Amino acid sequence: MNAALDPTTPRPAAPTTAWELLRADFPILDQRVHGHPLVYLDNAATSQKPRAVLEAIDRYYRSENANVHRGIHELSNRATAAYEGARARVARFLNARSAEEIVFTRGTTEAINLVAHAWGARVRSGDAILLTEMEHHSNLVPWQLLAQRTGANLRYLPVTGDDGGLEVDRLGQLLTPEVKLFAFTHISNTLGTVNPVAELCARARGLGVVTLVDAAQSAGHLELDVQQLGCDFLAFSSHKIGGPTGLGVLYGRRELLEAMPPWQGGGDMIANVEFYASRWNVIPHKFEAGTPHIAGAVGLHAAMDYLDRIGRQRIFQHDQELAARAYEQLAGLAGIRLLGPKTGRAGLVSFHFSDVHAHDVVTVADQFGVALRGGHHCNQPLMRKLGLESTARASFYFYNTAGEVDRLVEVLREIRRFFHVPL
Ligand code: C6P
Repeated sequence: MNAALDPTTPRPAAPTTAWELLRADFPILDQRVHGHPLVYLDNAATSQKPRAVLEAIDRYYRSENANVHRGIHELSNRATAAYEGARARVARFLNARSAEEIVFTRGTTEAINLVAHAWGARVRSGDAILLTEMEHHSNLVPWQLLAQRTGANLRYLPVTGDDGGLEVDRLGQLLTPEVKLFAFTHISNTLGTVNPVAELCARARGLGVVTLVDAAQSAGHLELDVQQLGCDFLAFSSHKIGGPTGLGVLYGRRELLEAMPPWQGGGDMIANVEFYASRWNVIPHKFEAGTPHIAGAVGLHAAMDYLDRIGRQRIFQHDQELAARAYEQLAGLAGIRLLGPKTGRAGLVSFHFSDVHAHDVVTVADQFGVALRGGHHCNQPLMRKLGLESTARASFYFYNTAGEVDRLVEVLREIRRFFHVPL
């Protein structure tokens, strides 16, 4: 066995870069998996959580826990301040005009479903929703359900086979007067493509088409300014940006949120309830029925503070450098097909070996302590268009290092030897 793959191999010596020093903030990274130092490269699925987030949640439950908006007692006031403070922090994180434009949801998926239901109430038979071929199922199936309910049609902006970009030239043909909404991802979780959001929003806005940006893969990696991007809706998940699971954000332009009906009924979303009719609360509460994920919002607040101390532009640059390093080295392996753009990609690399199934790659990599993801990545239509059923994917974050990229490549070489594939 290659010496570097031996489980008794010690961890690399003391950290040498500022990025490596940050790893000390992530207790989970300091462990062995199957005897090897953990190399966590599944950040597009979910990110790890810094100590600051874990401590904020712990502190909240130890000293502030109560229900929000309802109580008059001290703890309830503290919990409400923490929850609404997190909302204001999200507004700053996205440069929204006001905290009233920030709705808490369970995640990106629920945020998109909210729009498909509540904004979708105005959609009629014969209307069209424009998507792209690289959408995650979360930004595809809710629109299919809306189309089934209303008789609306779905259209797709194609992905080019070569570089994994969008065929933006086709927008002129596709954005006809029937199109009411254009929903697209900022960063593809399978290809690593970074879409030109401001340009796409401007094209749609010029024709009066509402836009929704799926920022699940970008919010924790890039500076996002919803006013500059010019989008009407934007969705992301806390758990992909260092925050806890079970919480997400929907940004919506005030005029649109105010005009939309609620999508779920219950406590907190009402102004007044009678036996046979009710009046709704103001935005954003109109869209938050029931007790929300208060501790989640507190954790997300801490995560946003943590990211902004590092700087999201610096994070993006670091992710891109790691992805470029991985892409370059993997391109040298025989029988490998790399998906997405050659340059300018986000911090992830998807690949397919002609002779080893992605699940086998991921299973064996795990035996070496390297956590990857294998499968269709909730992108089945895109995969099929590319003639694939699955790929293996390595996705990076700021706590990953060049040494970990090199180890990934080393482990992949070993896997190919294991399956008797020529290198
Ligand atoms: N992609 C991945 O491994 P939720 O599950 O609601 O937090 O996020 C859904 C989602 C929406 N859009 C994009 C572009 C995404 O990448 C994801 C989640 C994970 O790629 C899980 S499939």
